[in-house]
Amino acid sequence: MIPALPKCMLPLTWDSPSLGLAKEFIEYAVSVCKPDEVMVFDGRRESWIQSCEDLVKSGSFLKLNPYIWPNCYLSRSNPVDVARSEDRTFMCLKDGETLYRKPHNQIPPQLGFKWGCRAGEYDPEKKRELSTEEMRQCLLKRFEGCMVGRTMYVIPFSMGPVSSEFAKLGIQITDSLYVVANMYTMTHTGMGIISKIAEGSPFVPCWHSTGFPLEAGEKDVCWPCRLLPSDRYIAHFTQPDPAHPRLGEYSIMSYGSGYGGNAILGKKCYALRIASNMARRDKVKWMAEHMLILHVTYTPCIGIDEVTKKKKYGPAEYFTVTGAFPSACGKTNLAMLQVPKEFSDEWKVSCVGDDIAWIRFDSKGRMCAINPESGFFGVAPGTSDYTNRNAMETLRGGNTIFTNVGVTVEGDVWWDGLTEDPPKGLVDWRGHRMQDDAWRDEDKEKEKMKKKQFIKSAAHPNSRYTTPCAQCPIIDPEWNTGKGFPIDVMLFGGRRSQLMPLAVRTRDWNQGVLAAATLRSEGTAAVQDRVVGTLSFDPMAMRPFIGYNVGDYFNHWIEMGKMASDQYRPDIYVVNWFRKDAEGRFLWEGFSENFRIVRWACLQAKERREGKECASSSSCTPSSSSSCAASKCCGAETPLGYAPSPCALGLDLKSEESKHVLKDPSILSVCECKCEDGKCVVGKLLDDGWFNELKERKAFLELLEEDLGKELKKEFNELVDRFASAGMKAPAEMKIEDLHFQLE
Ligand code: GTP
Ligand code: SPV
Ligand code: MN
Repeated sequence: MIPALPKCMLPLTWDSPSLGLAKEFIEYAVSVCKPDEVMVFDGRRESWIQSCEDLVKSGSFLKLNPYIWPNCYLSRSNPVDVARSEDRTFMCLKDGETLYRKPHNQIPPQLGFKWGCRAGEYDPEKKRELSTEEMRQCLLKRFEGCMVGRTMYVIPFSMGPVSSEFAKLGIQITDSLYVVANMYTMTHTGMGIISKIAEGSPFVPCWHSTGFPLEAGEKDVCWPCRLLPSDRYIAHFTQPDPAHPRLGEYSIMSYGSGYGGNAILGKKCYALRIASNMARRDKVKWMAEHMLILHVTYTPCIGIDEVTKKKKYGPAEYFTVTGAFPSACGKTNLAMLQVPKEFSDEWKVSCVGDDIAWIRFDSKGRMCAINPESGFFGVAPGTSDYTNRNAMETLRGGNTIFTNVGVTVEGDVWWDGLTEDPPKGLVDWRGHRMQDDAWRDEDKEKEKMKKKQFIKSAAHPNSRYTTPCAQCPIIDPEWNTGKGFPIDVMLFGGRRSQLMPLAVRTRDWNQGVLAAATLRSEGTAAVQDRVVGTLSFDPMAMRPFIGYNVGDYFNHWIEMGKMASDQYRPDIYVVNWFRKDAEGRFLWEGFSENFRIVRWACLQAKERREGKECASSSSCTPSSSSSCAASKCCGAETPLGYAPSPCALGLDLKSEESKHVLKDPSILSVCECKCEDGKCVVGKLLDDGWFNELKERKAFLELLEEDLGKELKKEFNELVDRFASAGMKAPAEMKIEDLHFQLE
């Protein structure tokens, strides 16, 4: 039975024609999910506060101390539901279309993943993955009666400011008030979206349920979810539902989890997986990428005014840098970067977005990015006033939901890295009171171990904060205007404790696309059940978010490069903040210091803009210890691309300060670099791991079989040849040529 009236804070009647197609979706969802009542979330701040207060009343939220954390709340998830369930994520495409041609169980295990996202669940009886319509039926069966005894919340939302031409609309139905509260911060919500839908704007129906109906009289739990991982489904459809074709091609059905990207459907599900599919399909091509967006202003000092004795500055120049790093690999931190003091006179940065970039061409052929989100869903551990003061200030602005962090009896929060020592009176993320000072020991070595253990159990490693972008002290004034920021530089980076150098600039677009396509990274806690530290391929940091065939996705990148104007095509860099020494210590200071790479890249973009050929400077090689004035030089050309010199990064390796930032200059390049006859000469390879690395990259690319275009195969062969010229040797049983792709 369909309830008579959806409740909401604005006049709206169930039969109102102003609901348009939204009505068809809500009625459909109600008839399947059978909630006791329906509420429309109207997107007002009062309604957000009301939702949070209701969550406090039901015991799902804890109100934090308002003197420290105004309007802030703590939520604790069920310990089995703490991160994205990548292996339960499905891209259900047109039948016959898959992300990889090989079924997931034939993907070689050494590639480090089995699922991009899978096309359908594997059915052991049928001995194949379910088809798209079988998956839809499977999901509809799960949703059948899933909201009995509960309220269905209806959230109209927009990804991108509603007024922007980039904006895309959705309606999420959910039985989780926690999800409502998060969607309010992370997306643009409000009744204006219903009006737009009524006027005919398309929207994506987004189904979400925790899969925990309540029998009459049954007491609710604080975090409803399905306990068995195999009971969770995060499914994406790109074909119309045959029963409701008017609702359009796209829909999302997420069942069984209440956490993050599994449940806040505007984010990874819509703004990446569905949007990337739309971006390739739409007549005017665009891209949806897993990228932060940083806006940089450079006002060069051009001398001293003779009269006032004050510095004179030239006109400001602007740059946009995007960065694609896998989950928990540094996007949010780079997006809120603090410029080191020594550069802050001439350089300023502002944050446009920290996770997702939608990229379209403007009339000049520039690739322009917007941030479709309106909040940050950031990793808490590691965030502090030392590492990321801007993030801390954002949180201190209030209106923040913390999930799975530790809390003190005073109602303050705590996680690994927030302060040097854990505070007294700590309650861990599962709600257990921790014994004060239990980590102290007279034996200092023992104390170190005990402290590490203690700290680790306070907050979950994937504990998060949900906080409004608008509160970030360095948010760009135009972040939310819908204006696209023309991209100058794209950074790609993974977590690689070995082999990969700190930074390289690739020579051109196709070389950069190959480098990004073969990005690898060590696993983090952001993914449920992933072994932390194991190496896995993560092309463009998008492996779990690509919404169509991966070979076609790479080809789309190549095509986008061709469409860009020569003058404005972004430079592509590969970076790695995470090289470690044998003892497991980071060799690069990271955080603020990453600005050195941003600056180096912007200065090269400036040269390109000015039509200057970026030449490597003789006195400026990656391993040279002398300082030089050539801060703009692009450095030596290694097989991977141009490596920065210390001075290009503003480092003087003789100074203690620089040694603190860069503990081992050999991470600057894959080769020894020398200066001979005033020319930069690249010497022998520093690591003999490259043959194996290239072999594994080839195995990954081979997965794509005939879907992989010839441009990338050709680029790959050239990469192999450059390494061979640098002295890369094949192991006894193999030849260099084994690494080559056959090109017709
Ligand atoms: P998602 O939100 O999951 O997509 O992660 P993210 O890419 O936004 O990563 P984030 O910036 O939240 O950083 C993840 C973890 O890496 C945090 O614990 C950070 O403290 C840490 N981190 C970020 N940048 C650096 C860096 O430059 N060096 C080191 N050593 N750690 C870093
Ligand atoms: C990520 O895992 O990349 C996140 C967190 O940003 S979640 O939104 O849960 O996907
Ligand atoms: Mn992040």
